[in-house]
Amino acid sequence: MSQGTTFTKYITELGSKNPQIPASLLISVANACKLIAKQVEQGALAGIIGSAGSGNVQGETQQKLDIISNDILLEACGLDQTLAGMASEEMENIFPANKNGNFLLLFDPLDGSSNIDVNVSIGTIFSILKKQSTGELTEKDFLQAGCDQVASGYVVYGPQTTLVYTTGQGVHMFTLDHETNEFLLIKENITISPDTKEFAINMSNMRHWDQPVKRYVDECLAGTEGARKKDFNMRWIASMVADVHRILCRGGVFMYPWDKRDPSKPGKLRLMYEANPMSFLIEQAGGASVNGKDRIMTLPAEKLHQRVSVVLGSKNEVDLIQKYHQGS
Ligand code: AHM
Ligand code: MG
Repeated sequence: MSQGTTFTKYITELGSKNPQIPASLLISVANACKLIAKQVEQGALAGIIGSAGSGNVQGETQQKLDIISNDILLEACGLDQTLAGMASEEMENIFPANKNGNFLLLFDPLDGSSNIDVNVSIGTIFSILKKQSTGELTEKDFLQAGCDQVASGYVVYGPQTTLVYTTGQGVHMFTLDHETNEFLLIKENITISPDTKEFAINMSNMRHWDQPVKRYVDECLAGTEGARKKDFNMRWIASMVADVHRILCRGGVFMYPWDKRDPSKPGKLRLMYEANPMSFLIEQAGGASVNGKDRIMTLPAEKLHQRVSVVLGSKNEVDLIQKYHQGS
């Protein structure tokens, strides 16, 4: 479709050709994110900066904007008749929507919470599943592997507000036009170059890393004198949305691996709200996404707030890191 087509038109046309696509729900998510973008832009002027003084189910301090964004998504998407229920990083329990709905929406309403107060890019990540059972909605309905997603995406609130989504037919990008308050198509069928010279990891955790991750990063740091024979650059925004967005735009590899700080924890990032939706996008753009050894999209979902180790991005780099984890 031509550049500048609105997201609503784009998705409506797609939905009319393929009724399996959660068209109205995708439009509802986009509309909710427009409202979140308005709040983000206002920041301190709207009195929404700072801690809410509460904690979420994972024991993390909630920011005011975490809660506001969560409420906006619940309210805006809850009206969608195709939606059966929602689950959020910020809520302990699932949130039923419509009895006759057949889709499930999962989200991290405001990713990169530590960046809210300092005016650095943050985002909303979402994943859509089909409700497989016909009975009353339970948590079990949400426990599906990443490859069962029917759509996923994110909205990054940065210098521009940009929506990126996939329904398994490529990855497409739309930027919010403030004049018309519409997301307009800027790029279709995004592909990630298989090679890169850029990696993203929180280096302050180096002493806790497992050997394969240490080996990979040491080789990047050795530059032209090391095994890789090339110089690498490092970027770490501390908002997964913004790091993944950069990778979709110009390649790279992102890692938030399991580390020895708390060996019982399988990783920091959440499988259902962060890793699965991002993995779907990355794979659709020709990249790869693993937890170290295995493809993230095939991992069984055991609980709603499950955590996972994440390595994703340019295919050849991810394959190399996976090889190191497999002991070769
Ligand atoms: P959040 O969902 O509470 O914002 O946490 C997830 C974020 C990711 O966006 C980011 O990649 C990572 O946590 C940053 O972690 P760190 O603070 O170790 O840099
Ligand atoms: Mg997050």
